[in-house]
Amino acid sequence: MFDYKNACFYQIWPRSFMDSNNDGIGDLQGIISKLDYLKTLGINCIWLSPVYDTNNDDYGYDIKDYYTINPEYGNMQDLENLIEQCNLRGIQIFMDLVANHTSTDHKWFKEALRDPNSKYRDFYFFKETNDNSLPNNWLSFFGGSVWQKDPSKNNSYFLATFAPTQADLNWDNVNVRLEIYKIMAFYLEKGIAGFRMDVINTIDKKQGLPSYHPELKGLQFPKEYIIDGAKVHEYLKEMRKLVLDKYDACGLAEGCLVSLDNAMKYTSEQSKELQMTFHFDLAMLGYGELGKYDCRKLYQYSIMDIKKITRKWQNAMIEYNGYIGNYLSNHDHKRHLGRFTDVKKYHAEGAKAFALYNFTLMGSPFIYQGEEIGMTNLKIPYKEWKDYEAINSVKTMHDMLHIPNTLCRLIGSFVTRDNARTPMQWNNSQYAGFSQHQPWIMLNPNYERINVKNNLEDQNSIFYFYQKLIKLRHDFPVLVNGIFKEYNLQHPKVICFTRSNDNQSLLMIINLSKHKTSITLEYNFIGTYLFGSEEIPLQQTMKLKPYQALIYKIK
Ligand code: TEU
Ligand code: CA
Repeated sequence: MFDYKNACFYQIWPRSFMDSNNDGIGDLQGIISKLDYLKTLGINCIWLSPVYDTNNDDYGYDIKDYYTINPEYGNMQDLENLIEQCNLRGIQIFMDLVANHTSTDHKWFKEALRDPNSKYRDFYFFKETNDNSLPNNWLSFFGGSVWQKDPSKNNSYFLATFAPTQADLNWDNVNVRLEIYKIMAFYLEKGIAGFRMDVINTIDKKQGLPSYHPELKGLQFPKEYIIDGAKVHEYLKEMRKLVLDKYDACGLAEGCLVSLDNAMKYTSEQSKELQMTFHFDLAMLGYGELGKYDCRKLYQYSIMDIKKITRKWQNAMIEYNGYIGNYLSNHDHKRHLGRFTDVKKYHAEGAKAFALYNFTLMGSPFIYQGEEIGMTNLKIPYKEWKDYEAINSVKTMHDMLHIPNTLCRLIGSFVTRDNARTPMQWNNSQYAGFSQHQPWIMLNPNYERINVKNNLEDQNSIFYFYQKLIKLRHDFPVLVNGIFKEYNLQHPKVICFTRSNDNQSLLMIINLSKHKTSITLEYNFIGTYLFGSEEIPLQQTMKLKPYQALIYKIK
């Protein structure tokens, strides 16, 4: 099996990574043309967001044919070429398994509509109501009801917990499960190392799909009814046995709003389910109960919140022997630069401090495309928005909460996933070297300053800092297998922890704030500087600059 614990991962969201045929849309040949760049960075595995045939209602997460490549991205030959070119460079691939739902243009769904007696009817959740009321009060992840009218029958609806054209699959139906396992085997046969599994912990919905707190007015997000359902463990054990173990392949759960105990159960060795999971605690920081469009927390959080989340998951891995992937950004959230850091005053310092934090934790580190060169968020005008989640969520906000549209859209532009989906910035030529054609989405004008070319020409760049961190993880096994132990838990700005195994200990001291500060270490460590933002000697009281991040080899 691929040594996922000893690997550094790189997430590619293909539509915005590299365009090889100048239609303004990223594609597989574009990725292939940049593999030497990724090799130079030193990553070991690519998580490739969906490349299957799609209507782009959710940019690939609405799949209409699992066995065909989105023609915008190329064809099956290109995918096989990508896998081969990656393997030649010692780079593995995790593909994105989207098994909670299919597009309503998938042939299974179309068959279910064409013939109510077909076996595909039970691939999905169809529910009839006698008085044209909705089957229940569930609120969708993307705003509005989860129920969409069944075009083939009056007073009949189908379940879509994300976009209206993403119909939820009924995992209770063994035929659904067997079809998914066939799809997995098809791609594993091509030599990929595993899958990142989209919202895999939402595949078991509460039996009978009952309303959630029916006593409450309006639509309600049915968290416990769709997140971490008990049967998820049963299905994952079956998937592990029938597919993953057959190919010695890895499973990485997205861990959508996953609870700690379920995350540990999904990934502990004794469970025999998956190898890794993400969690959402850091990604959801500052968001309200209902997610990124719920502004009731005013997107406020503290560094102490980051420290508490870190401590919770690091200690859980020690106690329950589970395993997580650590990420700062992905395609579902605005980039962490500018969200967690002061990107105006301390662009590079903030990038490096959070990178060193992410790369020295227990768990496999993930880089989201562009974070290694310090790409930032972009205020995108409403008319340029592309993301259905944003467009529909601000509409729901207006309709349900009667917040004025202008304010809803202001909030929307602050949190929209489009922030993280602007084209990769390769150089300062027109369209940032991403394409020679106007890209499908707005390009961040700061590409003239923030781009791969400039990073590669500056030895002190964010890119080379990431490259050194990746090398550090390979040169110091203690960063892979060392136990996490935290110090100075109450310090409001600095996170301080060691990673130790039988023959080595490293001490991390990271000022996660934009303020200078000092810290008197709880323990009088003796050690020598190893790596970080600036070489300063280890003392019991350390004066730290904004975002100063330091690693010491200690006795
Ligand atoms: O994401 C699930 C999910 O929870 C996000 O959609 C949501 O935007 C956010 O993270 C919670 O506020 C997965 C995919 O990563 C996402 O791109 C898809 O849109 C979604 O599932 C449906 O497939
Ligand atoms: Ca293209």
